[in-house]
Amino acid sequence: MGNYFFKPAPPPSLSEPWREINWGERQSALKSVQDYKPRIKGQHLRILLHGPVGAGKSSFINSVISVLEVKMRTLAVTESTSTDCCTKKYTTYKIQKGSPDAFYPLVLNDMSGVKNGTRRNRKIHVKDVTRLMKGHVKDGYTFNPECKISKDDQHYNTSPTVNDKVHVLVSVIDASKVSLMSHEVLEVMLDIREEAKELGIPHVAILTQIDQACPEIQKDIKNVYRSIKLREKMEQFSVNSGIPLNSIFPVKNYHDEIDLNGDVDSLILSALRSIINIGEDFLNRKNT
Ligand SMILES: Nc1nc2c(ncn2[C@@H]2O[C@H](COP(=O)(O)OP(=O)(O)OP(=O)(O)O)[C@@H](O)[C@H]2O)c(=O)[nH]1
Ligand SMILES: [Mg+2]
Repeated sequence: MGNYFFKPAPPPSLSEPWREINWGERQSALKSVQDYKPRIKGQHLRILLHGPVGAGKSSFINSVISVLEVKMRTLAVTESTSTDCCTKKYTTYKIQKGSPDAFYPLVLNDMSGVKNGTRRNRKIHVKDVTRLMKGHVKDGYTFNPECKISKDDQHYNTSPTVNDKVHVLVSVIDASKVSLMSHEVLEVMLDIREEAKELGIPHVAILTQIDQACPEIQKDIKNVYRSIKLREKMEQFSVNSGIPLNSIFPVKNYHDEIDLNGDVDSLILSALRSIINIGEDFLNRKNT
């Protein structure tokens, strides 16, 4: 009698994508972001990225800046090893629009990542994010895992304006690590979600590194919404985090490329447009 070892077949891809992306229409997608203007004059949309160490927060910022400035940009320093936390400072990134003194009316904020750490470190992280969301932290603040920003710190903003406050909170998660996320890190993410809810700030998620997580996406990024494996990861993250599936957006960041690619751009623009719409709704609700 022979041994019958069957290698399970990889799950099939869907014949029809479950979300539509206009792959050939990068220019019109870019134009719609270029045309974005907040209803209130002088207002900008502040987008805060947070999430586990090494998830791809800084890479997402570089990717968005590259797509909108139409050249590869690496302003936010990214991690080259998976062992050390790379971003330590709270940094605001503006995005140039045409000339050196013209900017898009949106800013992206980068911060240090969530680590397992001690219970105390994790609580401090949640408190820091809450203060960031309320606009109490100035650009350039260096995070200290041992204590939250003090009211006496030179980077503490005692009277934040609406432009200093965060208008959309974006959790950045590595798609290939959704099922490996520790209980501790997940707890921090849930606490931050609760704080955002208290403040009425909308919360969405970006699932990065989808090329690493799914071979069919690595082969062709246009398979993103045909991949059953990715859909399962998105559903799992939605259940774990409480973020609805329609507020979770997969992206592949630019990380080792030297040239932009139309399909990579299209997916980033699709996520960014959704983030802008959600943030703009929040701003309009606040100001009515
Ligand atoms: N293949 C692939 N690699 C990526 C992607 N996004 C990020 N990376 C890589 O993942 C690593 C971590 O990315 P970072 O952007 O530094 O992550 P981070 O969330 O800013 O990390 P911290 O600042 O340490 O919290 C880097 O080596 C990136 O090149 C992606 O979409 N695909
Ligand atoms: Mg970083």
